[in-house]
Amino acid sequence: MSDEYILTRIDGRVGVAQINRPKALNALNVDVMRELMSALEQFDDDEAIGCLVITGNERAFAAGADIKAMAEATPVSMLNSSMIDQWDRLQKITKPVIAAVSGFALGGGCELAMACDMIVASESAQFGQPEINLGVMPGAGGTQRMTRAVGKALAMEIVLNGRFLSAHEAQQYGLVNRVVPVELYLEEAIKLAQSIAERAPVAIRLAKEAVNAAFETNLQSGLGLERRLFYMLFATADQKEGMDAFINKRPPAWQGQ
Ligand code: DAK
Repeated sequence: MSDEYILTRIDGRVGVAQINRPKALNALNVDVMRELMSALEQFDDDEAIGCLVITGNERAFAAGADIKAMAEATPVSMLNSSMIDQWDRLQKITKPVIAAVSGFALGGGCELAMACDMIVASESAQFGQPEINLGVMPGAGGTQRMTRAVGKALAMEIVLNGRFLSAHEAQQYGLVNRVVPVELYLEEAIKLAQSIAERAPVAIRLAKEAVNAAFETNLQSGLGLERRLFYMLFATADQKEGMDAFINKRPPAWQGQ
């Protein structure tokens, strides 16, 4: 399942997709995004996989969308390009997706990381939305997800003034889950993914949906959705198994049913 720009591997119940365009600091062109999304969708369809990891390399997760490919674009060419469709595909992945970030996560690279469900960062990671230096602004969620994550004041500095966040700053402001030494970031992300992948799959899927809904809905609608999903889980074999295992003091054996 290895393509030109994306290397894939399966580690236990975790599917790992690595962006592999090192000479361009993993700049995201349409082909990179298309291959990445296809890899993620294949993992999502595979019952043996419970959690996904997207990573780059030590120097760059991704330094943004491909500036050279965008330089001559027009509004109509952007509208007609399939680039946007590729980004939309990520939102349809039902399993948890963890970004394992080292080095540059800039522009579209930062937006890609923020579109994942969690971020594990190496100490060398840098997050930023430097599009303003190119005479444009973020176009794949940077103004929205960054603002929700770090708040308006800091988001304004990042988006309007090209401020980068170090890994520790990103953690301090709630953008990333954990920061680890460079040599451990991928291992740590896979370990976290492995732990999630061992849990009841249907509950994981619905829980991800409910948390994400917190960013899309008002509180009452979110609470209503949460309750309906909670009730729905009582139709699963895994709910019976999980509660029986607790009562009988044994580990649960999930079926994903
Ligand atoms: N695009 C294309 N090539 C890139 C690139 C990028 N974003 N970033 C780096 N490269 C290339 C460089 O051109 C260079 O290639 P050669 O010259 O060797 O051929 C190579 O990677 C190494 O880069 P540098 O020589 O510049 O390395 P340095 O260590 O000196 O600097 C840097 C590293 C990350 C600070 C610097 O490369 C840099 O500033 N890169 C650009 C960062 C940036 O501005 N990113 C934002 C791009 S705009 C959308 C979806 C996505 C987007 C918008 C809309 N929709 C779905 C609507 C996203 C837009 C963006 O991301």
